[in-house]
Amino acid sequence: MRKTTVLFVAFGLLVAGCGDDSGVSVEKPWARNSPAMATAGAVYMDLEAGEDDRLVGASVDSSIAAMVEIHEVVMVDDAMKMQEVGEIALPAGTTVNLKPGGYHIMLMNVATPLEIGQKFDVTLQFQNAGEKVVEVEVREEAP
Ligand SMILES: [Cu+2]
Repeated sequence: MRKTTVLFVAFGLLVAGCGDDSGVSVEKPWARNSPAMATAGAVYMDLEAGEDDRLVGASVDSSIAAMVEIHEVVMVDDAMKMQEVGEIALPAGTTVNLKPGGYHIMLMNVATPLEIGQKFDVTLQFQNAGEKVVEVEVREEAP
């Protein structure tokens, strides 16, 4: 009994030790339907790069959405508008929030409206760290 416990702890440390080699940590990924557009959704998360990096692209399976863009919400004449940004800078050691009212990954031409509790993969492309696949859950609000 005692030996088994020790083994499990050792295994856990091993797994944790070689876990993430992409250089960018992703926390609290989630998604929701766009409040503004019926056929769109948005994906949010917190990103932190170990070394200077950039989020340069994102994609999802075509069964989720036909098109994916990186967007930012900006104020134009006191109105909130979205604009496409080619990339998001990730300075080393700084948490960059993708959140409602700010940066987000926009899902365009969503195949079917996102449902609360639904999960799907988003593939993120980083300039230096390469590709990273993240599972996101559709929620009412941030986790
Ligand atoms: Cu958008």
